Amino acid sequence: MDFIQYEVKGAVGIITISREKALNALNSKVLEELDAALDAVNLEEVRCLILTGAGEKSFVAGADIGEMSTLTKAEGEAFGKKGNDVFRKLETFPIPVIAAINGFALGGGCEISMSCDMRICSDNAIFGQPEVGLGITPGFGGTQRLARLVGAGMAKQMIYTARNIKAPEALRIGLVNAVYTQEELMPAAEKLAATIAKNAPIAVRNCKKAINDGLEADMDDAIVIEEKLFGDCFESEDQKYGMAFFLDKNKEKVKEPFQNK
Ligand code: DAK
Repeated sequence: MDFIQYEVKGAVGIITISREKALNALNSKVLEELDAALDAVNLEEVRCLILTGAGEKSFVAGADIGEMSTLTKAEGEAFGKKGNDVFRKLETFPIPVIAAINGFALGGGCEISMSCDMRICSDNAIFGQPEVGLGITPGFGGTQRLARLVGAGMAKQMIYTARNIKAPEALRIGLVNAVYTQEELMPAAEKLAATIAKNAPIAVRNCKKAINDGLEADMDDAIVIEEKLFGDCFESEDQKYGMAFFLDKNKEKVKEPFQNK
């Protein structure tokens, strides 16, 4: 692949968007390669993903403005669909995805980070939805996901003003969970991912599905979604092992890794 790097460290997969010359802006090729990279993740082996950008300046500086500038209506729709499909694939990916935001996260960059399960960033990160300054609306889910994450009032302010915000403000409004120095960011992301990967994988996947699907339902239906996914866990060997381990009073025992079964 030209623009996507993929590396596996233990049970953690790291996808790096690598188009540094254009601050990792998303063109069609990047979106196609990201889609293919997600399809290629071995879910037997990998239990948590990290998504980051190459270099020290930018996570993703948005959709590629050069490519978008000449699109016809039909091409614009096709480009939008390509982006939305891959963003939705990330959002509903069976295992958790952590966005490690190492600089600019503008437009489509902010939007792709919001398709991930959680966001942590470096102290030079800058977030924004500059689309209205370009004559368009956010097109990769920004109007929807930002309002769900930080509340409608703050989302509307960011989107209508097209004003960028820095890492401390992103932390304050709940857009990111934590801020680190550049050097600390990837170690922190890997530590967080490894902590998640140590837990029972089927239970973690079911939690992701319960939270995502439940947020789209009313509370009565959401509770039923949770009940079903809770029940599913009792068909897993990991549930039997996890509870038996807790109940076994042998002080010498050492917990084995969960088997993903
Ligand atoms: N697209 C293409 N190239 C980009 C880019 C982008 N979004 N951002 C940066 N670059 C390129 C620059 O053109 C420059 O290329 P060269 O001139 O060296 O060839 C190189 O990256 C370095 O950028 P700068 O020289 O500008 O670097 P600075 O440090 O001076 O400035 C910056 C960094 C991030 C503040 C600045 O580059 C900037 O403002 N970039 C644009 C940020 C932006 O407006 N992003 C939002 C794009 S709109 C849709 C779905 C989604 C979308 C639209 C439609 N549909 C459903 C149809 C999404 C839209 C967006 O994301």
